[in-house]
Amino acid sequence: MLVRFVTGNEGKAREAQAYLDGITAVNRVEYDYTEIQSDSLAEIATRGARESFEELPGTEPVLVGDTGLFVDALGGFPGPYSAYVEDTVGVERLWRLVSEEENRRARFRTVLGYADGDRTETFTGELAGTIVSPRGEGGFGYDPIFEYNGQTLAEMSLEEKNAISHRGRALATFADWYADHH
Ligand code: ITT
Repeated sequence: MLVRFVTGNEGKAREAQAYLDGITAVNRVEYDYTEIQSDSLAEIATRGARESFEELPGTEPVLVGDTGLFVDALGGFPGPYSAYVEDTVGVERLWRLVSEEENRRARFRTVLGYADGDRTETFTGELAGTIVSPRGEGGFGYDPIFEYNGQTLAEMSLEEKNAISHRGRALATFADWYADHH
């Protein structure tokens, strides 16, 4: 059994392999699928998985992941545009924007899109927390400004983060489903 994880990030493929250990092997493949402009991570992931399966040579199922940070007081911004906002505005300036708000609650959401020859499925994982002034050296992306249970994700070890993370939860849900269906 083999699932192809479409990502530019080696760490994400390794994390997927850890969750799917004993269920299926995971190969990382690079493919620049079209990221449609949509407010829905599920729609982006569904289209990405279907396009990757159809365009890549091979018959093994594919998985793609799409993640966003949704800030309550900003109407869910940056949401599906999180990568763009990280590259343009940056994490520090997003913190400054949120610091003006009384309500600093936010959530990470990851949607995994799965496609094989028969079907397309999505699996979601969320992590709720609070936006804070940057702390910590670990992790990546928005981790230094996202606090969960008194620690930012950048202050946690990789194991601590994976045990509670949005991506981990989505992968665990996918692993259960895949084990039942194969
Ligand atoms: P892929 O190659 O896997 O698509 P990506 O970085 O383009 O990688 P993602 O959908 O995973 O796409 O991430 C969207 C944005 O959210 C991007 O700015 C990331 O840095 C950020 N992000 C994703 N997961 C995160 C996490 O666990 N902690 C902090 N920031 C995260």
